[in-house]
Amino acid sequence: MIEHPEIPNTPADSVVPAATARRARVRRALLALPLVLALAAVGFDLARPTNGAGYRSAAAPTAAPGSGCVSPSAAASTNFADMSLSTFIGQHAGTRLAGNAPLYLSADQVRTLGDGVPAGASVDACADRITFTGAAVSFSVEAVPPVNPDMTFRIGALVNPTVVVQQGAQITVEFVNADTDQAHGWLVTTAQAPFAFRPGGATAFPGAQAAVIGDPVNGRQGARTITFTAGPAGQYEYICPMPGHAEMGMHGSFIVAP
Ligand SMILES: [Cu+2]
Repeated sequence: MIEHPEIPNTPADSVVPAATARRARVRRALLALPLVLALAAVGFDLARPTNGAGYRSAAAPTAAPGSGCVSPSAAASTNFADMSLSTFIGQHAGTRLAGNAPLYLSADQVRTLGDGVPAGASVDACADRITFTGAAVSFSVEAVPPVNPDMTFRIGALVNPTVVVQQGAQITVEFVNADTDQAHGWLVTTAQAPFAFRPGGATAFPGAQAAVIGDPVNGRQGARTITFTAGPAGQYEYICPMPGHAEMGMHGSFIVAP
């Protein structure tokens, strides 16, 4: 369902519909903010450190990215009617939620986690796909690290890769908001691309959501860890739940193989 207002075609129509559309966007912003803060509240319950040191080291690469292939540069679109509204909400929530994450990582740790190949993963850079065949899966997801195109995730040095896991696998995700000025979260949803301003759908599996994290504190990036069981088999999508962010590019496929 696309919620964007129609763009008027004639000068005579342009003033009132534009004002109406602007009011509608502001109304949606006000409606969306409580959802963002509610997600953050859920995150406080789900979050816990990954080890005694407060963060996990990246696993040594077990598979080199495909020869000659690089992850597609899924540059964020700049052509959405609600882009400025999404940015406004993201920045406002980023400020409001600064300091809400249970873990904070240095720039070096962000680079290491973003570019490390997860243990047990098979990486196909040409297909932009990471496949896990084991019953225990662990990987890091970074929102908008400096090396990425804007409004994208980074997993195993790929941009918005398809992630394949086996049905029943126990999944551990360390989610890092590596952006400097916007709040981001991560969840697996039953909704399918393309996404509207508000993506709809439901969280695909209990616990498969990392609540929104705000801005960095003292230059260190917020992180939280979640665990869930993958299943039933099917094709899902992971997204950022912030209004407009999935629409602008923060999404990828999450496949549970039977
Ligand atoms: Cu986001």
